[in-house]
Amino acid sequence: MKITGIELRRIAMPLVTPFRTSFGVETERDVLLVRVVTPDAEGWAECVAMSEPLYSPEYVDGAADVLRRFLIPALPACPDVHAVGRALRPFKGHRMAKAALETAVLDARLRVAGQSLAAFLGADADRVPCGVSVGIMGSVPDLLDAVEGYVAEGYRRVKLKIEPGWDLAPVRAVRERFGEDLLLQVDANAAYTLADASHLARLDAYGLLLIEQPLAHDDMVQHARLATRITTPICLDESIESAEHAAAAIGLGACSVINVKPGRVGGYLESRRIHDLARASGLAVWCGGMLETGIGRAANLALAALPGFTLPGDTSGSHRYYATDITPPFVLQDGHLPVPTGPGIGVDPVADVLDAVTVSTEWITV
Ligand code: OSB
Ligand code: MG
Repeated sequence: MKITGIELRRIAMPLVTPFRTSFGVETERDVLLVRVVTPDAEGWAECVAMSEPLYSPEYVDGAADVLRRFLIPALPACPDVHAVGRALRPFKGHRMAKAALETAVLDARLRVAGQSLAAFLGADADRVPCGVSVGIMGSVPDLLDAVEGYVAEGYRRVKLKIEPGWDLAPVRAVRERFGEDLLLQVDANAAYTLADASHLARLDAYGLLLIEQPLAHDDMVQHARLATRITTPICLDESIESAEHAAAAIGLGACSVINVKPGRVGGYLESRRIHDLARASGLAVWCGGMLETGIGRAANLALAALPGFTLPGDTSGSHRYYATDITPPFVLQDGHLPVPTGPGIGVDPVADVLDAVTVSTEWITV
């Protein structure tokens, strides 16, 4: 499979409602798409880097830069799936950029082979239960209205974004309103320190599935200490950038659950390694999200269908974020989304929608 060239396409996707986390507010998703062109097929992938380096060190202009200057020029002319990772390994970090390039090549290859990403990864489920990530709101009544809407749509699990000053009260209110049976978890995006341990322990009363990334993105040791001081299971997101990090976190006792985001860890192959390791170690994993369009969402659904993904993921329906997606929308059915069955990621962009949201394109001959 000879690569002819690669297109980097920037699109601007307005969000249906602002999404606020402890690190910032998003009103529009600035997305970089990677399209790998070969004589036999095209492969698509979405780079999940955000506009600013607030969730992680990566940001979308940086991802485009490292792709055009270093990663794309390092690709072998006819890469097999594992050759992409090998060729990119000398470049440190930039996992979201690497993930996008590897996934686009993988998509092209699977389309030629006629195999779905889910089948390639070894997934067996044909649909996955879905959770929803609910941003920080201006008031508790606004939050209850938002959660009520998502529960009515059928979401199987609710995740509340928290930060100091927006934690106990919203969690208590949601618990009281929706009862003990609602699967509920929280995500702090690194907004606390170990000095907050006794405050965070007050969340233990609310029967949460887990607390995601309470402490700094680069501090597993403190998470291990926190784990001895609260009973709510700790889930790591930002801290896990590779299977090696996952092994370290498990060894340290820094977490008992892992949020696997393919972009954050450098791709779907690395995601599967983390899945395998966690499964062998008895840890639950679930598939996180980065406000993906249908391109990234389709691939995440394939991953979430692996057997170790035992908790509902942030694999929401397209309309959670976008009024008009660039692919046919993923629509919740009975709280689940179908795992795409077509070759590769199993979806294609809708040309006129894609053109309407495109801000720039850049063609790189390989
Ligand atoms: O921490 O999981 C996170 C979105 C952007 C950056 C980080 C996170 C999130 C989400 C939303 O929580 C997940 C989604 O629904 O795509
Ligand atoms: Mg998170």
